[in-house]
Amino acid sequence: MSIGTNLRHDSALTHVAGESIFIDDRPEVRGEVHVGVVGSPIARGKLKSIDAREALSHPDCLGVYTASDFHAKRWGTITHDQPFLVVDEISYMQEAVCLVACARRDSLETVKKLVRIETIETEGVFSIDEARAKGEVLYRAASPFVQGDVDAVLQAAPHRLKGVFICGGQEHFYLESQAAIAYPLENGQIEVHSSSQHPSETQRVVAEALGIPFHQVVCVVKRMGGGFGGKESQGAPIAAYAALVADRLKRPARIVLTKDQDMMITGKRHPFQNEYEVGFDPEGRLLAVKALLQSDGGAYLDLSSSILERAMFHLDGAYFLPNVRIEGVCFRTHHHPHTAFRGFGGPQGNMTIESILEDVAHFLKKDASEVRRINLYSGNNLRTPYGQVLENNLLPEIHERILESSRYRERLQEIIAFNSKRQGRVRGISLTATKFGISFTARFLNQANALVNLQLDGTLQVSTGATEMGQGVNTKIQQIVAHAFGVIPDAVRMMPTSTEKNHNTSPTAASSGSDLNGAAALLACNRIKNRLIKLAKAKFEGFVFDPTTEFDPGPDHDAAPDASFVFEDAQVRDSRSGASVPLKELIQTAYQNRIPLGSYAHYKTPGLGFDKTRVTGRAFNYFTQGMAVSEVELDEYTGEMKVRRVDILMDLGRSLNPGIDRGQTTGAFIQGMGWVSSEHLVYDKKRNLLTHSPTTYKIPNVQDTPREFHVDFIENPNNDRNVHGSKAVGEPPFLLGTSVWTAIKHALSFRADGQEIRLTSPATSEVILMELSRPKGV
Ligand code: MTE
Ligand code: QUE
Ligand code: MOS
Repeated sequence: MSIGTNLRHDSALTHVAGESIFIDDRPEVRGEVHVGVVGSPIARGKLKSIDAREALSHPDCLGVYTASDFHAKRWGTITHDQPFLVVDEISYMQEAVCLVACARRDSLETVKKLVRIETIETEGVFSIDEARAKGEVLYRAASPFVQGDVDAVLQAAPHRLKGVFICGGQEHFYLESQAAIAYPLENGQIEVHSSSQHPSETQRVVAEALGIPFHQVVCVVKRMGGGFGGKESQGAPIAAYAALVADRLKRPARIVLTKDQDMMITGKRHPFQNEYEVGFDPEGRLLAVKALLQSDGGAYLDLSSSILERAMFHLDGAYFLPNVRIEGVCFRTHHHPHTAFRGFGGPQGNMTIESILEDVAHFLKKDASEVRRINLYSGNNLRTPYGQVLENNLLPEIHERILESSRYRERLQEIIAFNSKRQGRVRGISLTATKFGISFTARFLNQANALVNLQLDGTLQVSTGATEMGQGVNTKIQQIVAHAFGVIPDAVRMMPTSTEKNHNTSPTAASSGSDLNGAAALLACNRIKNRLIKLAKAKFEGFVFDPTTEFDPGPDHDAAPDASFVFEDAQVRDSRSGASVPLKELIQTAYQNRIPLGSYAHYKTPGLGFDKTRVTGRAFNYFTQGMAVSEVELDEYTGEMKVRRVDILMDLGRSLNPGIDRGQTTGAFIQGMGWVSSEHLVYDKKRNLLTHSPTTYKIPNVQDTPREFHVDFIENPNNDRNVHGSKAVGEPPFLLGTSVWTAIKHALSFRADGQEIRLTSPATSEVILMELSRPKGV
């Protein structure tokens, strides 16, 4: 019964009471030291020297550490190309050069300033165009995605458009900065508590940094104050900094970046610059699409290759492209290495096709939602550019339903009438879609393991590799386990994530945290249930449990438990005979008869296997789909934009927790809206980030949220590809935020006098005002 209910977030009460423990809430222990990072003052060049004498003479300074203190010099999730600390080559502004350790946190800033760093500056590469001209390629996609004959169809198409879609980066703006505390234990062991989405990676990176075996390191993650992808790879070196100091000084070491430092040092969402050419018919049906996706990867690879690929996988959006060629290349620049951020390249691909469709509609003077409708995946048009065929596709139905519920057609007429009055304000409305592929495209990551311990009082402790970052993964797993044993959710406690309980875990990412870890937890529950069912059967059949008999539960297996035994209301009932026993009593019998009450299970998503060189096989387990209709109003004198109303309709299968999923949907939408409308990263000539605090970097606040906001889920009981028929929700609705940007484009079309609309993302007030005031014919 707990499946599908709005069980509150397992941290809701402690969050509200301020009792939730984040890294920096851990009490300071005796001898603890504070670690600070000294960043490079130049974006590119050579490190000539580090003079730490003055710093070391400060009474609070306990040590200054450089690259030579690290056993492994480099780390990296996909390739080990990124220095822990600058060795000699400096590749981005504020790149970590050395660490200082202080007895008091208050002294960190003073001591950092006492370290003298000498550098030789050289010319850096800071744009995709420059990097391309210089051949600075970090990664090129193995093969293009090709269907049909693009060039021939483009040539023959009645209409063609060519252009470049440009979108900017995005700061993660998690509320808890990157942070870690490392505790040196006996025998050279290290226990590191980290704000990380990827504890297993953190464990490995710490071990490599120190040159010790993996078994010497345990990484614990209780929770994060937000991750959004920013703590998938980037948490690991931060933890290694703390661990190095802890190991050297044999004292606990804490590192907590300030907000400003965090924003300046860490990588962000990838800016993209996508070139395209499309051919279409007079109705607006896309006949051929050719696209070259180009990302700014920053100085090192990080996750850029997988992010570029996910962008390519989402270039189609929700639309069938009969003839298509998608290529991708990631360039090396002297920016902080760009990294995972909610959507993981998906938004940058998806928004390109949505922008194109808006332009096609503008060109043909047609309603853009109608142009989108005729291009949707539907009927026999279900083949993606990478060959996977959509199953259980609700896109046409979602489109029909949301036009109806949002009163799209009536409101479009109202907007046309409003705009014709020329009152210094202009409105626009736009519908966009999300069709997000669920699975890591690197197959080996689609696995999880779980440990479930049933206690003698009938309560449970559950450990998985999933990390809680606010998304509610703990609550969903709690519901799955409570449901499995027929106990109240309060009888299930989710334990802190730790690499000593769950090893070789994947990052909590790709929206698949609940899918993978929930499925693993369910398998572990089933193993215990299979034993208990055998025992209950014996009990009901009059088996005599006494000191002279031995009960054998048989070997463990992953088969689904016999459904005629019902676990409900803390009882186990044989639905055929009606016989029942309290769960607690059965547990006692099990314990007395030496039957294990804990289990460990491993899950892997079945049926996956995509070969990116040959572009064949199944890339995704399924797709999470949805649509949004957004209405905006622009002030023609100031460029100020207001979102008047948003309607969202998502297909989340059978939601495990509609309340949490609603929170994820609204939150992701608003974060996506911020990316395309107000979050503008500004660097000076030397590449200092100028927008390194909330005073200059504008994320949406409560007043920027839509005046009217409707979020709804479409019924879809037919998803049999995931645990309890649910669908992943974490990232997919992020892509819907782009409807605010296309709505801005729509609004601008009323003042374009038939000219093309040149809009880049983010469409800040300045950008909007420039476009509104661009003289005609320029
Ligand atoms: N929600 C909150 N509150 N905080 C976060 O950091 N991260 C998002 C999403 N929702 C995030 C969030 C990202 S980037 C991902 S991949 C998913 O949550 C990860 O969680 P899941 O796979 O368990 O859904
Ligand atoms: C989505 C993701 C990830 C991904 C692919 C996706 C992700 C991630 C990796 C990855 C790829 C190769 C590696 C590795 C990780 O791929 O988060 O360690 O060697 O980490 O489609 O979110
Ligand atoms: Mo989310 S970007 O996959 O951590």
